[in-house]
Amino acid sequence: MTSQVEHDRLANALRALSMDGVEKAKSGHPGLPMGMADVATVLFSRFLKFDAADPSWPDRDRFVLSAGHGSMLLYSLLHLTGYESVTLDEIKRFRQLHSKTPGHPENFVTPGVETTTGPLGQGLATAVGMALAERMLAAEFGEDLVDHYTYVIASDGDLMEGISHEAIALAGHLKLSRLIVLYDDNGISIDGPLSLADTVDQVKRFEAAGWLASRVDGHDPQAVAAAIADARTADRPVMIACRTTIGFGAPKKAGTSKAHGEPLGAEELAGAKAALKWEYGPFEIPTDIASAWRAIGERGRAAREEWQRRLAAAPQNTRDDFVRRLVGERPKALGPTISALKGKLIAEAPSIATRKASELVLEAVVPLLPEMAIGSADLTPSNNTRTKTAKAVNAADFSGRYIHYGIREFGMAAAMNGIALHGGFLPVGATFMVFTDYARPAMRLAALMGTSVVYVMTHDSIGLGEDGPTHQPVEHLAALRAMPNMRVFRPADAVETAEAWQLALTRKDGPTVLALTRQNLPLLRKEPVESNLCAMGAYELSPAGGKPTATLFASGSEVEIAVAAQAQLAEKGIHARVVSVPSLELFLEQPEDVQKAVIGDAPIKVAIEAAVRFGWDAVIGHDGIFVGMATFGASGPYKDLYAYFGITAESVVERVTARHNG
Ligand SMILES: Cc1ncc(C[n+]2csc(CCOP(=O)(O)OP(=O)(O)O)c2C)c(N)n1
Repeated sequence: MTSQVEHDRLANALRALSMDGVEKAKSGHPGLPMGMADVATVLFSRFLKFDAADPSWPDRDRFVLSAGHGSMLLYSLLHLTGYESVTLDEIKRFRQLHSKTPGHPENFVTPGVETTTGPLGQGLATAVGMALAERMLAAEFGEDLVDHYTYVIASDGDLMEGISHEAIALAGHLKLSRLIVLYDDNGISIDGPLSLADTVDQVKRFEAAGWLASRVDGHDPQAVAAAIADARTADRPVMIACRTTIGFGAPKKAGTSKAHGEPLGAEELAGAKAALKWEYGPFEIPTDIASAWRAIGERGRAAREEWQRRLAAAPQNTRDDFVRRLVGERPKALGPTISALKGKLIAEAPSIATRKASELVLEAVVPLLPEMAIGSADLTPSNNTRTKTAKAVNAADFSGRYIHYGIREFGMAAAMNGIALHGGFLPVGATFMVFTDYARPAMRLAALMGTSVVYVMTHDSIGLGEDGPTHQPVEHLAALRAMPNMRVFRPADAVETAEAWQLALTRKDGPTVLALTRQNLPLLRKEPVESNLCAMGAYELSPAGGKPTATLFASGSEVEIAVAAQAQLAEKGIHARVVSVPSLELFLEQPEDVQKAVIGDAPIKVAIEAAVRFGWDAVIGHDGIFVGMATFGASGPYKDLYAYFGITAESVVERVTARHNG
């Protein structure tokens, strides 16, 4: 056990580096690192199971700094404990371009950072996914291989954000006993004291959600240690409200919002160092403290080596499967399974909704992929995500693979990120397409981090019918396509659905949205093709009968309309080709010659999609004809809606003919 003197010096090293880093960068947030330095020192020196030499050791405890603005605390910890990624030079390059120490922690930049944080509340919600993944993987592989905690530092801002409600409710319901939240209860945010805007009793709130919660003095290392030790034996998640002083040590700014988000300034910084009895220059760490921190970073080595021995001693099958799961490889049988399903679909030619086709795909692939952790935000019967034999996860049994997320779209999407980052699972989450709005901030982080997750978003247009404009997405496809690294597929039939799923399941560098219909669609892909035609984002589905006058581009349910329009145009002697565009943005990423070949040079270009035009001009040009939506939808039977909004083969024919004759 560390003495009080040693504890203070360890914690002050974190404070000093954080102050110096922010000062040199001329921007950043010193207040949280200075306030939480004691709590972080206790956690890292006494409890956290980690080995700085191996940041990705699978059975390490996870540490999430949900309040990402306090990033200097994390960088100081990583540096002092000896992570290779965060050298002293990197600490000095805090917030500079291409440094390992960006403004907010980015897991894809800095080994040792578990998840990207900064948008308040999401770190906590992501950690819930990590803690859930830990329990699920432990239920499958045993605690010899999977036995770790997830610790979170969360701030007032994290707990004020609505997402925290979804996250703590889910964690409490599932009794995620390995989840421990250290709440930086400093009573200060940017505008000033918390009392300006918040009077929630957080302890009571967490208790109401099924957690254990208590208060401690965050500057009393023994009290913090005792609380964490207790938390580790709890049968449910635990929140420890650590009463701290923001900017602890700063003579004038401590305890005020002035310490939150700007450099202390030379005078205040010197005053803080004096008050903390820290006699060293900028970025200077005395050797005894440096080696004490190094020793903390090496403390977990033996545990890691023992774990490696246990893995090596596990039966070959278990080991292979465990490793495969963690690296995110898919079984070789996946390709042939999808091909066989495509063959069967072509033979049977079912007229089914793509959400139903998606269910058929799941029935075929889930038995092969025990890593699929599928769930829905309380729309299971509409999303068709639960396969016949799927068992639900619950607090008493984590061996299931189906997650009832409750009506918590944002919480679901954030937890999915945590599940994916934890490793061992491919999370699939479902709701209505229109509610991507509710999940969007976590989908954005998924795209930024490049997590492999799949969103099954059904009811993808006015084609959902009677539920009306509140439920009918019109701008969502465009909005999701605009998000870098987000892949959106809107398959036109059951075969395209199988292909889109195949691409989603094998994607390793980011998230995929499957936009699926409620209404039935005919099978349009009649010819067996071994290759995945959706892989380029677009392809010619139906050639013109002669030199084409028009090309009809469409996605999803509107490809059927394009094919019908093609036939009607042919009767009028106008040759048209149909290009199916299951993924517009994937198509626009293809080399120019590939795009040109698919777009072709027919003089009239038409796009048909029951959504807004935004984005289609890249294919059809400013002068292209767009048949789609320009307003919100309406409530009514879907066929009436298509007729009312003019998204019909007749309308396509009329406009192409007018252009042709004009
Ligand atoms: C979703 C979101 N909204 C707003 C912000 C901007 N922001 C950063 S920190 C902060 C609040 C700071 O208060 P607190 O969480 O108590 O942190 P402390 O002042 O204790 O460091 C805000 C509003 C953000 N990062 N994320």
